[in-house]
Amino acid sequence: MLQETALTNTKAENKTLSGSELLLQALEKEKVEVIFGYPGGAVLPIYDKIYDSKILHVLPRHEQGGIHAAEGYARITGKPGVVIVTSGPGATNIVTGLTDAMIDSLPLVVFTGQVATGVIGTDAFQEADILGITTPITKYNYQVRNIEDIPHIIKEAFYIANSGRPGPVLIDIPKDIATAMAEVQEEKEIQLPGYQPTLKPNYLQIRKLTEAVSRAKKPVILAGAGVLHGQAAKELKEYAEQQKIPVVHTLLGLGGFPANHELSLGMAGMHGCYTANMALYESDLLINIGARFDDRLTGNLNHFAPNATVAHIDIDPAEIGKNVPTEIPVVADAKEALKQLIVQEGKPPVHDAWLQTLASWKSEYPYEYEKSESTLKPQKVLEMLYEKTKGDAIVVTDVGQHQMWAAQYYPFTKANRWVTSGGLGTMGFGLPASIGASLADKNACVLAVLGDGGFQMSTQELAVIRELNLPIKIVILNNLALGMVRQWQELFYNERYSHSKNPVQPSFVKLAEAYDIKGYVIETEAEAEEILNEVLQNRDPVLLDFRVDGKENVYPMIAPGKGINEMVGVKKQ
Ligand SMILES: Cc1ncc(C[n+]2csc(CCOP(=O)(O)OP(=O)(O)O)c2C)c(N)n1
Ligand SMILES: [Mg+2]
Repeated sequence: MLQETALTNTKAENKTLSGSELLLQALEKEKVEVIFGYPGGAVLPIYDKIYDSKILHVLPRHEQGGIHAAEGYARITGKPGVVIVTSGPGATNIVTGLTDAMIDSLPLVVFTGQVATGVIGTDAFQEADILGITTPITKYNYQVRNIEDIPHIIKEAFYIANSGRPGPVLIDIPKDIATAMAEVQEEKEIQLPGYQPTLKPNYLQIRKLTEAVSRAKKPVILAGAGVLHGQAAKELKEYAEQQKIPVVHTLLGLGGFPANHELSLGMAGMHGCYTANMALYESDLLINIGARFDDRLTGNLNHFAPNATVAHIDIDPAEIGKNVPTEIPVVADAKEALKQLIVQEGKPPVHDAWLQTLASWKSEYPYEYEKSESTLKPQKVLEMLYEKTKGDAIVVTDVGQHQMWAAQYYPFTKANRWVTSGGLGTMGFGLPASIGASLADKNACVLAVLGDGGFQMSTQELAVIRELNLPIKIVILNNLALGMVRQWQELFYNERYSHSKNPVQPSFVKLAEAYDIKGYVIETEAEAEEILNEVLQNRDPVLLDFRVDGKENVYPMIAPGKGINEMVGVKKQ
């Protein structure tokens, strides 16, 4: 058995450890709380050491579930999620999760087993070229070739994953390296001359932006996920209040500014609200803080913010000017840049007329849906959940209509309560991500808002929820359809519902019961009222199969190719 002292010592003292022991020692040094992992041949030496480790190990029932759980954990804690999988199929099963984490800037440190160094390149059993496969979908990847490098590589990997623009880092460990023995070396400092993220903004650019704000008649801040990654919500609020600049959110940026604040305009984009989209369209100064100007946000670029001077604060210089020409680039950490802007202060703002216009749009064009006596509306379910959890739950979603309704009808007043797959739009993400989110904040009530389609892509993870007895309320907005696909076919493909409607479904309640989780079918508002009151009282996991109106569409909507000012369905007739 591994010696306790060997694991905790930082200095060498001539201890000899195996590669697997060095790995676990490094994870303990990084204060890793939880590993999401799945064993197999190439990682058996590592698993033999995990057997003795104090770090919690969670066994997902599919590696993809493991990496999405790690993403949920990273999103809530801001710390890297840790994943260990075996070589070959174990490694290829995490490719979607790596891509998802890469595009949504989530810090992960992922270990893959590999065949022994002597047989790499021979198509050995369970060999996959995971370095080649993951080069474009990781922030960085390594293959360990010398056992002595393990501690240093792991230290570097954690640093790279969670500095600058966060992202996934992969470490491939051949089996013979995991079993080889080496003397513990003195710890080395990280030296990465080619990787020096710029945190502090350029003073002249900050001055330029401050002057632009003083001149602006219609300024608006677009707050992206960078505000959350940079833990800059407090500074954003202070700056927005100081300069009276209204704030628009991206899908991933929700929670970065309190939704109930008078300067909050709501979410922009394809299914954003009228006020947020029109504020971007009409603005004369658009200050993007940590958003990618993603196409689902901008709509047709020719119609995007046509009158605005664009400023863009981003820690990743490659994002600035990528999609939208930018007059005032500021390469910096969001928190650092906002601090500098607050200090500058500038002339008192003179844009009251703009604020009045926005306030009148806000009251005239809220999100709307047709109320119904006879059917259960998905939007109503979310309104009830918001009310009954007092807006205090962690909300994790899958991808589709339900995701957009959750973004619209569950406003966040706090940061880091919202977990969704934005850039990649990964169905199957929600249920496992809710596991990671729940482990990240053990006291929180976690709502996993899923579609009937996406739920069926990861049902196996119910076993983990049961095993760990997590307080996750699984909310399935069951429209008996791949609803978002159905919506597009209705609107853009002449109602030709090719493979999107009424798929044969199992009983979700019986499925939950098979995992010893209680389940309910809910068909009316009255039932919803009663059952929600009951299940939100306790911390037991539960599955709620809400049979919602299958004809409902998500509105407003910017049709593909249309401009941000060309929303349809803003008002119900
Ligand atoms: C892995 C994956 N496959 C396909 C899609 C395309 N897609 C986006 S939304 C959607 C429908 C989702 O249906 P459901 O989970 O029932 O949610 P709903 O839209 O009905 O709320 C599909 C198929 C995707 N985003 N991800
Ligand atoms: Mg559905």
